[in-house]
Amino acid sequence: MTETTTTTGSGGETHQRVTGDAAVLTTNHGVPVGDNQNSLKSGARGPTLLEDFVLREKIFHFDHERIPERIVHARGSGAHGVFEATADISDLSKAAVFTKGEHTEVFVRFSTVAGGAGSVDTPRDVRGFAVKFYTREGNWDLVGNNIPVFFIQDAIKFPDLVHSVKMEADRAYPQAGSAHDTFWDWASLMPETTHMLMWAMSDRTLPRSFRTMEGFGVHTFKLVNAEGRASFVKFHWKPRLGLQSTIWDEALKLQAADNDYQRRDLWEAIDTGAYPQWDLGIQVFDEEFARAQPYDVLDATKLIPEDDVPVRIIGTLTLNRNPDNFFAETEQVAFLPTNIVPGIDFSNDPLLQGRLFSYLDTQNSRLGTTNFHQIPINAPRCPFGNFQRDGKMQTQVPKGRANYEPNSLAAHGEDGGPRESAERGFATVNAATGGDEQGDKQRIRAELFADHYSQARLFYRSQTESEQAHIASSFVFELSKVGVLDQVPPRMVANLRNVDEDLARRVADGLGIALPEKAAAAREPVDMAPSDALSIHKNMKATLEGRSVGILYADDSDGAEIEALVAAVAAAKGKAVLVAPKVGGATLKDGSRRKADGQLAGSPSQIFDAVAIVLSADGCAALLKEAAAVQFVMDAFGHLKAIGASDAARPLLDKAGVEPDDGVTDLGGAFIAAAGRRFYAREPGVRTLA
Ligand code: HDE
Repeated sequence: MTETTTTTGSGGETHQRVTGDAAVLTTNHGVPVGDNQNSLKSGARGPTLLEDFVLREKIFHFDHERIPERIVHARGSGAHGVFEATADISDLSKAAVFTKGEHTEVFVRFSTVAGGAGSVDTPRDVRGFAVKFYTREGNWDLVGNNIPVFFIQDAIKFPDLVHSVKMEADRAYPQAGSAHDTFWDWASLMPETTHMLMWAMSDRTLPRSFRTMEGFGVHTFKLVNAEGRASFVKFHWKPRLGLQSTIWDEALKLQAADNDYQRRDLWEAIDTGAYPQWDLGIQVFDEEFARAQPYDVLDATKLIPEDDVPVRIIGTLTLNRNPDNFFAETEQVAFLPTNIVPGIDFSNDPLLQGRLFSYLDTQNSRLGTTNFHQIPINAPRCPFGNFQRDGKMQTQVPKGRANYEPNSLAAHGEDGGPRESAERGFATVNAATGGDEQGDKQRIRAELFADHYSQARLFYRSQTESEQAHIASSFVFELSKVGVLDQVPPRMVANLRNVDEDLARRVADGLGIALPEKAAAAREPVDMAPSDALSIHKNMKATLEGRSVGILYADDSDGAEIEALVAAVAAAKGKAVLVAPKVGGATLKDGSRRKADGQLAGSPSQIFDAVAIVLSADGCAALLKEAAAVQFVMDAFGHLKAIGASDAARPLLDKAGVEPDDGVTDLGGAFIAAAGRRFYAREPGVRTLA
C-alpha cells in the first residue's frame, strides 16, 4: 500500500512524505526516475556519461550524508514523549510547562560523552540526559547529565577537559574512555575535578540502561513567579524503575556482546509499550539558605544534599514514541541551555554562563546554518515569528514587506508582523532580587569554590561497602592504564588523601605504590553528614519490571517448565528471552520444537539481568562441553545475578563454579523474587577488589 501525506510545517511550508513501495521514485527536483539500477553509459562497456543527472545527484547527495558529529556527546539515542505537570507550583514559577495538569511534548536524547558517534554504549563514561520541552511559550531545554555535579567550575577549562579525555591527539586512542595518560595527567592537576571523579569512578558511569539512571540539571537555576519573585532551584529526574548499574567486568563484556546495548534497550522498551518514566523533582531554596552552606550554590562541582533540601516531585516524563528517523531527529536535534521560558531563569554559575554561549555556536558548525531552528525536531510547536530573515537553508517563505520593526505598515492594511510583549515576554530576573552579586571585572572565583574535597568525601562516605570497593577498584584500574607518566598516579592518590585516607590507601595498595604525601588543600575540607540519596544500592528497587531473564534450554528440556517460567516472568512485568544452542530452537522432551530468541554463542548472560537454566540430564551433559554455556552461567554468577536452575542442570552450575547463596535458586517463585535483585554480598567470593 502506498500512502502519500502532505503536512504543513510551522513556517507554513509543506512536507511530502511517501510511505509504501509503489510510489514513483523521483529525483530531488521531482523528475520521475526510469531506471534506478544502471548508470547512463556510452555503450554497454563504455564510459559513464557526465550528463547522467540521476546518478550525479544520487552520489552527490550520498557524499554529503554525514554532518560533523558533536565534539562531545556524539553517541546518543533519542525518544519522543510527554511531560505532565502534576503539582501546583505557581507560587514558585509562572512557567506554563509547570501548570498542574499541563501536558508538554518532549524529545529526549541520552548520550555518552567521550566517544565518537559510532562508538559503543557501555564505556565507563558520564551519560548526557538532555530534554527538550516544546512548551506553549517556546522551547525549554534542560541539558543535563546523569551525575549532579561536573568536572570543572569555570567554562574556560572545558576545552582542556575535553581534549584530555578524548582519544589522545597523536595516536587516536582510546576511544570513549578516560583510562589513559592525558585524562589523568590533567585531572590529577585539577583538584576541582575530585568530586566528579568520585562519581565517575562509581557505578553511576556504568548504568544498566538509560531507563534506570537519574538525570540532573546540574547547575543552580532560578524559578520566577508571576510577581517576579525568584527562588533558586536544582532539577532532578528520578527513574520510576529505580537505579540500576552494571559492574565493571560486565560492562567490558557487554561491549563485546552488544555495542548498542543501551540504544537497543530504550528502543525495545518503547516499542513494546514498556514506556520509560521519570519523575521531575526540584530542590528549591533561597538566598539565606545559600549563604548558610559550606559550599557555593553557583559552583557546579557541588550538590545540595537531599537531606538538607528534599526533592519535591512536580511532574512525570514518559517516553512513548521512537524516532521515525535517527538522522532527522536524534542527530539533528540541537539542545541549547539558552532555550529558556518565562518562569525559569539562569543563575550566575560560571559554567552555565559559558554554556549559554557554546551551544548556539556549536549548532551553526554542526548543522551548517543559523536556520537550524526550522528543522522539525528543533522547531517550537507554538507559533513563532520575528524579523530575522534569509540565511542558508531558509525554508520559511514570509509574505509581505515587514522585515523591520517598528513599522506602520498596518495602517495601510499590510501585515506589519509580530511585536514584543512586556506582559507575556521573557524578562530576566533583576539581579538584586535573584540573589546574585556583581562587582569589579576580575578573573576570579568565589571563595568557597576553593573547597575541592568536602563533597567528594561526602559522596564516598555515603556509599555502601560494596560501592566503595567499586570506586577504589575503578581508580586502580584507570590509573593502571596510565603509561609513561609515572608522576600521575601518586599525584592522584595524594589528592585522594584529602577525600578519605582509607580510599587513598586502597588505591595505592592496588597500584602497588607507596602512599604519597597528602596534597595541600586549597581549603581544608569539612565533614558533611552522609546522604543515602547518593548511593545506587540504597535506591534500587527489587522488581522484575524493566529487567530481562535469559532462559537457557536445549534438546530434551521440559517445555512445561519453560512455559511456566515465561509466564511467571511476564506476570512480574519482566522480559523472558529464550536462548538455545541453535536459534531455530530445540526439540523438547515431549517432541515439540520450541524456537529460541537468541543463539547461545551470540547471547551471553551479560545481556540479561538474571538467568534460568532449564535442562534435562542429557541436555546438561551435552552443554558441559560447550564453553559458551559454562561461561553463560559463570558470568551470571560473577556479575552477581540470580541463577535459577532445574535439578538436572546442577552439573553445569558446578562446572561454572557456582556456590550456593540467596541468588541461586530452583525455578520456582524464589527465582522470580531473586531475579529482580543483584547479589552484591557475593562479590568478595568472586573477585578481589581494592
Ligand atoms: Fe555540554 N556541550 N558543555 N555539558 N552537553 C555539548 O553541544 C559545553 C556541560 C551536555 O544530546 C555541545 O550540541 C561547554 C555540562 C549534554 O545533543 C557543546 C561546557 C553539562 C550534551 C557543549 C559544557 C553538559 C552536551 C556539543 C562547559 C551537564 C549533549 C554538541 C561550559 C549539565 C546534548 C552540542 C545532545 C553537548 C559545550 C558542560 C551536558 C560543544 C562549553 C556541565 C547532555 O556545545
